[in-house]
Amino acid sequence: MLDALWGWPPPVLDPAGPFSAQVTTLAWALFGLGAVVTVVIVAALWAAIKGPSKWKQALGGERAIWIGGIAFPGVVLTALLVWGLTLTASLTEPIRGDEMRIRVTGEMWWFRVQYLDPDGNVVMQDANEIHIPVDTPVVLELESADVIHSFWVPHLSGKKDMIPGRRTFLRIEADRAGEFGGVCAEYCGGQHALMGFVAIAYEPADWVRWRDARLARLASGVQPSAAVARSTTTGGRSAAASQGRALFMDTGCAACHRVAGTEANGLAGPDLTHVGSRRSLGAGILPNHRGTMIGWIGDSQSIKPGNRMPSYDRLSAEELEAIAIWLELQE
Ligand code: HEC
Ligand SMILES: [Cu+2]
Repeated sequence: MLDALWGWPPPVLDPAGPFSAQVTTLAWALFGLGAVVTVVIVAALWAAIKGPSKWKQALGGERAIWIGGIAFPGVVLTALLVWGLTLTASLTEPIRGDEMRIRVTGEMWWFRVQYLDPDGNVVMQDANEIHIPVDTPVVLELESADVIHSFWVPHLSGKKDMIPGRRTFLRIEADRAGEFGGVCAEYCGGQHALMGFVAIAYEPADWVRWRDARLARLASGVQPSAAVARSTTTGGRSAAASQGRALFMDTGCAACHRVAGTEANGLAGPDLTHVGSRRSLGAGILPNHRGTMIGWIGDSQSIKPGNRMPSYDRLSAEELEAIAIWLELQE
C-alpha cells in the first residue's frame, strides 16, 4: 500500500529484482559522476582564473576550460546518456516470446489488471494489485482509459507512462517474495496522490497454487452461492450475505462493477471478483477489512473526493454491512 513507499531505505535504493537493480546502479552512477563532473569543472575554472602561475602555465589558462569544462563533461555525459538509453530500451522492450503478460490500464484513479495468456487473451481480471512469481520476468502492457498516468513499483522496475490510445511496455521482476508498493507517477487529476497499487511476489510454487485456486473458482462459476454456504460455517452470516448480494445487484453497484459468476457485469469501476482477498481498498489507500469496506461504500466521496463512485449514504448501517459481508466472501 501507499505507506509501503515511505520506508527506509527508500524503495528506489532498495531494489528487489534485476531491473530495479539496474535502475539503482544507473542512479548512483549519475549521482557520482555528476558530482565528479561538477568538481572537475570548478577545479578547471579555478586553475584558469586563480590557480598558481605554474598551473596556469601547464594548463595554459584556456586549455583548462577546454579539457575540464568541455571535453571531460562531454565524454562522461555522453557515456551516461548512451548507458541510460540502452537500459531504458531493454526495460521497455515489448513481448519477445513466452514471457508472462499482464495488462495494466490506468483509470482515474485506480488500476485495471488483466492477466493474459501467451496469445494475449484475458484469463483473469483484477484491480489495484498484481500477483507474480519470483525470478520470472513479467511484461506489463500499459494502457490508459482516460489521461496520462504512469506505472511505478520502485522495488521492481523503472517507471513508464500509460498513454491514451497507445500501448507501452515495462518489464518487472522480483527476486524475493514480498509485497511491494506502487503509485501512479504522472499527475492525472485531483486524486492522483491516492492512486496506489500493490505488487505481491510469491515463490513459484505458491504462485501456481494462487493461480490455480483463482482459475478453479472462476471455472466453477457458482462462487457466490458457495461463498454464502461457506459463511454459514463461519458464524451464520449467510442471511446477511444474501441480503448484501441482493443490495449489490439492486442499488446500482452491478452497473459499474463486475463480479465473475454473477449478473454483475459493469466495467466502469474495479473488478470485484476477488475483492475479499485484496490487500487494500480505494486503489491502495485503505487496508481491506469490514470497517474500511463499509466506510468506503457509504462515503467514498469523503475518503477520496471526486472519485468516480458515488457515496451510498442513503443505505442504512445494516445494509452497508450486509454488502460488505457479501463482498468479503468474494475472494
Ligand atoms: C458509477 C459507477 C460506480 C457505482 C455505481 C459503484 N461503484 Fe464502486 N467504484 C467505482 C469506481 C470508479 C471505483 C474506483 C474508485 C477509485 O479508487 O478511484 C470504485 C471502487 C469500489 C471499491 C474499491 C475497490 C478497490 O479495489 O479499491 C469497492 C469495494 C466498491 N467500489 C464497491 C461498490 C459498491 C458496493 C457499490 C454499490 C453500493 C458501488 N461500488 C457502486 C465505481 C462505481
Ligand atoms: Cu496519476
